[in-house]
Amino acid sequence: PESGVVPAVESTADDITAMRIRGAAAIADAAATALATQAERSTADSPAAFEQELRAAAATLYETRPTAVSLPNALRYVLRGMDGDTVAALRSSTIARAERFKRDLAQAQDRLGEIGSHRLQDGDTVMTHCHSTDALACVEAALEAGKDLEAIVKETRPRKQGHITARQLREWDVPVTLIADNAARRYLDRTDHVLVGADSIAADGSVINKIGTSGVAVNARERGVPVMVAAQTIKLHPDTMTGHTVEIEMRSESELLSDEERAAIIDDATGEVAEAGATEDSNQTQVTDSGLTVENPAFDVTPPRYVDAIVTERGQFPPESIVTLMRELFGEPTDDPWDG
Ligand code: RUB
Repeated sequence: PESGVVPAVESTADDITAMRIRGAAAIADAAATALATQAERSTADSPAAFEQELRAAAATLYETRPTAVSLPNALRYVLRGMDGDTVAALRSSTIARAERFKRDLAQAQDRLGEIGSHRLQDGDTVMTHCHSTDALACVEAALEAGKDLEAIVKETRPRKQGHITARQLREWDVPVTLIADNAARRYLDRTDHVLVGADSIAADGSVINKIGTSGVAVNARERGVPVMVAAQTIKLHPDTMTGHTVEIEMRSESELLSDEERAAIIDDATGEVAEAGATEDSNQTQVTDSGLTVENPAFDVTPPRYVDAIVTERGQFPPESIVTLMRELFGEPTDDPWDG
């Protein structure tokens, strides 16, 4: 294509959109890899053309999913490391920066896991929601420290990422009880910690994570069960310092309802179903004259008062004081380098 974006970047973007690559940390890692690949394979013949290509690649990756801030944070970090007067220098500085990003990301997760593991006592039961590698890092470090843990794993509709969590925990030999999301409040009686990850953390300490997180957090507060959020600083959302809100991704209604199921709900389904399915942008809520609307938000916002601790690689914070860490890390807000 004219933009010079290499096919590997397009295919990473497709994988993120289709959730073959998912979870905020994995998305950030894949985005950095894709920018390094762009740098490596670029055929740009001038420094300006090279920089333009890298910005176009970043824009392609940025457009995939809106909620996990680790994605723009990763892109920004790599592009800011692009440095040099020749294509060769730009190429090598960009690749080195991407590699450093990936190394730091893995290290931060290990460090966060160690810190988070201190909250977990021998014999504790954790309740999980969705699949978070940051949250699992806390479990892994606790296991490595010789603690025995059990897990109650919420299935996490509609895409059942709880199954990924269950598989990982069973690999580590942790006894797992898999439950429907609806059963969570009942099982809080047997839970010592609700342990979740985050896609974004806002400046006021709100936690944006997989839809259903806020419900379990509110119920946990009512039952006196502490809620622990495991989130590397890459999950901190700089724009929220200046009053921006975090966009919540709306996903396709097909994740909730098949065509047959839709037909079973709507008596007079003939014709209308086909039309509804043919809507151009499948990520938009579809209102048909059937009167049936399906909405499928992928994330929700848990207010800070329902969160006991945000565990980062820089230590654990009460949600209300996360903004001090954000100021330290991000300083003054600036424009995104791919905005031209
Ligand atoms: C994943 C999700 C995870 C966070 C944190 O949502 O909500 O809890 O991304 O994950 P989806 P990690 O499946 O829609 O991407 O700790 O691995 O970054």
